[in-house]
Amino acid sequence: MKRTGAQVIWEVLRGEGVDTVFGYPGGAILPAYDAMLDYPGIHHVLVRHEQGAAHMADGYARASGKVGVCMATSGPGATNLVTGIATAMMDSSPIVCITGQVPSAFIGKDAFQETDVTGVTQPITKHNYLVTRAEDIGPALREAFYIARSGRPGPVLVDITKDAQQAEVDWRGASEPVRLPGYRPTLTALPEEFQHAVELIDAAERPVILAGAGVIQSGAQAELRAFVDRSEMPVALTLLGLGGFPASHPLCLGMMGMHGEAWVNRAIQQADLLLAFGMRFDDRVTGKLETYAPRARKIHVDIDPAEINKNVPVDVGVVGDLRDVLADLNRAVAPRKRPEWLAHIDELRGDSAVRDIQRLPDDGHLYAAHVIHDLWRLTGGDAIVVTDVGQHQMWEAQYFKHERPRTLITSGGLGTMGFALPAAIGARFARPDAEFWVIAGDGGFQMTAAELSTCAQEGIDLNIAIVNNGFLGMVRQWQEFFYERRYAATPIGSPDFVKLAEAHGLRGLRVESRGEVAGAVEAARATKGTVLIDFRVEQEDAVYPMVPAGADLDQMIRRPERSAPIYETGRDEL
Ligand SMILES: Cc1ncc(C[n+]2csc(CCOP(=O)(O)OP(=O)(O)O)c2C)c(N)n1
Repeated sequence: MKRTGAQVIWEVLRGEGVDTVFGYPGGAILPAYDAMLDYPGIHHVLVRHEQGAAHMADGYARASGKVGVCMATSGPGATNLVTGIATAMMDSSPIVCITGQVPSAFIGKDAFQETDVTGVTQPITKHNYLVTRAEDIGPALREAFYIARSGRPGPVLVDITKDAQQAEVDWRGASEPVRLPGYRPTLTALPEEFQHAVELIDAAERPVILAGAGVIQSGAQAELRAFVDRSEMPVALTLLGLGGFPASHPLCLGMMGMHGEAWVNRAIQQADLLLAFGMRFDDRVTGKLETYAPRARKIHVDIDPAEINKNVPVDVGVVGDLRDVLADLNRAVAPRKRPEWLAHIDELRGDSAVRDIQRLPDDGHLYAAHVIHDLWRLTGGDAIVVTDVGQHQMWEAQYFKHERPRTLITSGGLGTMGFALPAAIGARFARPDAEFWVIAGDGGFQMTAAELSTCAQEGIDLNIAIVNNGFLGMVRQWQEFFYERRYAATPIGSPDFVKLAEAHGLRGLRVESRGEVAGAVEAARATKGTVLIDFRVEQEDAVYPMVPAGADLDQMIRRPERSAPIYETGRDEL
């Protein structure tokens, strides 16, 4: 059957089960937009900036585990996607980006709105394509979906010239399976690697599991729980791993690394075995590499062979799908009890529970941690939280206890300010059933605040908490600790966020004391549509503990004693 290249794009999207596309039109992608009207089964969300489209596709992917799709025109449209693509790449999020390109005869001529976008995105995509012929559109797009979702997920960009979109092609549908002989993700571990890992596990006395985003992406939560119950190993989580193991599990230590709690980092430094599951030894996690976990043998399980020995040399690298590897380990490792090691960790925990995680006074001030703690309590922890980047992001990780996977969506690897609002919009389309909270700083929120207009146009139900401290807080904290409080370029003014919401036809609320938090949160929850709450919090508050960049993991800046006391309750009531 004859189809235009533009129609083939939508045929493939429909065949891949795509229900939502986030994008922005322009000349070079106009044929695709024109054809879109004949495919009403796919909902198109008009963003306000293409960066938002990439973050929305990313948020959709993280919330659902499915591939997110965004679309943009050539030149500035395509380059505006770049930050979103890099964000998805760093966090292994599967998205397909479709960009229009100038007609093939114009390529290389500096034509109007021409950019070599495959060149630009080459280092930040898992793979990309420049398609100049209509007959190549279908195969390239189908491969793009296959590559994005298989193995270690990631972004794939397909750049399609305008003439290829306009030309006609004989479209026979997508009956053939995708065949890519040069691309074969390793899913099953080699027997010798596996056996070696089992031996080290059985011999360990003081092991710690380091669980990352790979647990969530491979859907290995149940296998991880079974493994932990069998081996009695405590679990430390990366920021992106939060939710992969229930925070309430007695063997859950919590987050490790730069703003992880002190006992977690100490346990890692004292361990005799580290079992790294689907994590990549990011520098925010390891601190100084030379002194990282010096007593520990190390096993690294990851689907991407390039991760093994990349940052931390390991004793055994097991390449494979984590879920399958864990299922096999559950059959192979001996059951164990570890009363001494766990008792020791509890001692470490006792010390840091009264120091680092703020036990905030009810002194009339509103602390960011209050806001997040109260949000956690009022939602029963049963919400999907999408954060931006900064102090609030770390407080969220510390105070909001995640029990289930895909309930925290955050930019971990690239640390992209402006991520939260658009990612939440995208995620909302993937999970229309869930309660959503955006938690953003006053700085980051302003980077993509234009997407409030998208919220209004789409009529979506979103709760937004702006943790407004009048500063680029996390940078101010670094200046406070390491630059003698010289606050260069970190005080930041903001529009009246309540009026900003109202200007978009949305509801805005302001909270200035702790007593008002619950009422505002409940009002937002009871309101359909997008509600923004401007929380005016303490301006000069810091996230503790903190491992300074490049320092030993156990050399943490702890909360000064004078601000520690606060109220004494059990940790669970924090
Ligand atoms: C796009 C981008 N630019 C700059 C930074 C560097 N940066 C990291 S955190 C931060 C401050 C964030 O301030 P705010 O959004 O107000 O959140 P807070 O830390 O106060 O919670 C900055 C500027 C970044 N991560 N991303």
